[in-house]
Amino acid sequence: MTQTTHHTPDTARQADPFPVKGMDAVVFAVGNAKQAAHYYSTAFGMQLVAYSGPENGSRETASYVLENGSARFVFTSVIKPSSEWGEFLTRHVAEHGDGVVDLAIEVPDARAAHAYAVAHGARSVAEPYEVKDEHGTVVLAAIATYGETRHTLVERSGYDGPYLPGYAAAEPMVQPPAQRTFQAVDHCVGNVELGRMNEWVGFYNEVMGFTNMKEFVGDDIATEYSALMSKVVADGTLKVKFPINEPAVAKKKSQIDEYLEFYGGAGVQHIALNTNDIVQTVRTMKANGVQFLDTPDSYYDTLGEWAGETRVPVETLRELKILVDRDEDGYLLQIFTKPVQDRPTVFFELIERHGSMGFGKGNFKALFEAIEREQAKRGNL
Ligand code: TYF
Ligand code: FE
Repeated sequence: MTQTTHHTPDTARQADPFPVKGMDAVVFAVGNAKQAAHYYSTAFGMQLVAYSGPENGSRETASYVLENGSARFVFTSVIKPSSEWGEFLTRHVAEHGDGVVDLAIEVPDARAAHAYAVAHGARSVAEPYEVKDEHGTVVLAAIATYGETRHTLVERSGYDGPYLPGYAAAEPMVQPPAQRTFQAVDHCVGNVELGRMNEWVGFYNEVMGFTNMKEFVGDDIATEYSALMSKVVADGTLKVKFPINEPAVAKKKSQIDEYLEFYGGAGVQHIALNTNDIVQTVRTMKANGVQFLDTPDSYYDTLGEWAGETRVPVETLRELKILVDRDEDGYLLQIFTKPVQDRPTVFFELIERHGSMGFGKGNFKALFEAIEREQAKRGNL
């Protein structure tokens, strides 16, 4: 295989240089993992499935593993730092607030994935190593990405424990909702510094052989209203999709600049979650106290003209402020939460796809205006 052809689609079909199975976990470093686990159980409807802490031999950190379908979030906080990892997590929370430290990717061969990534320019943050218990063996390795974020490469090869060796199975913290709120991670978005989007897109092209999806926000949209530029990279099977945003110079302070200022650099901006019933999920999460971005009524007055028929009546979309986008492949319904911590940093998206593999380009104007209204409330004018 030659370096110059590894990311062309034809070659990718013949032999994927960096095969992935999907997202393994989104790992958050937080100040209080016990309470975060409770919030994602009660407000988001996730289920605690595994735990690691002082009770089962982890004296330095407490970690709660929550699942909803194939979506897996891990919340870690430091009890008492006693190693480089504990010091790193402590500093991460101090500098960035609650945030994502790791977008872990499941791969069939972690050693091969790590070797390929490093050979193509990635910085290794963990050489491949094995962890085992009575459930089997897992191979782990990690590389650095934007900011202080990393990608752990996870090879599970038949491991049948609740998460990883060192974790004990746990029961849900509260009664799970009657209907599942979401079932998978659709995409994970990174915010990077001004002028560095293309560099990070190139990183995923080279290091993981990911290719660019057609959806992007260029100069034209950026200067008119969005104040950001965005491109999307994905693996050949579209199971792992990473949009990358950078701020654009506009009339007001870009929402991406606001993130970079309050996060203290580049990092994960939002995680999108696939739902089969966005209406029920938004109703449930709103009843549980999750706050979503507002959309003006004028959006719904003209919606039928361009969005056409969807599964959900316009009046219900209007009531819940759900957005619609349509392209040649189909349509999608989406909605965004407000930031889920005091810093205006990480937020979530719910997305119900009906054919469309886009990201809601038709909604960028309405969405970015809604974000700007929230920025104005915070004094960013
Ligand atoms: O992931 C996406 O591209 C969409 C749109 O600050 C988007 O969800 C892009 C940037 C942003 C919020 C949403
Ligand atoms: Fe998104």
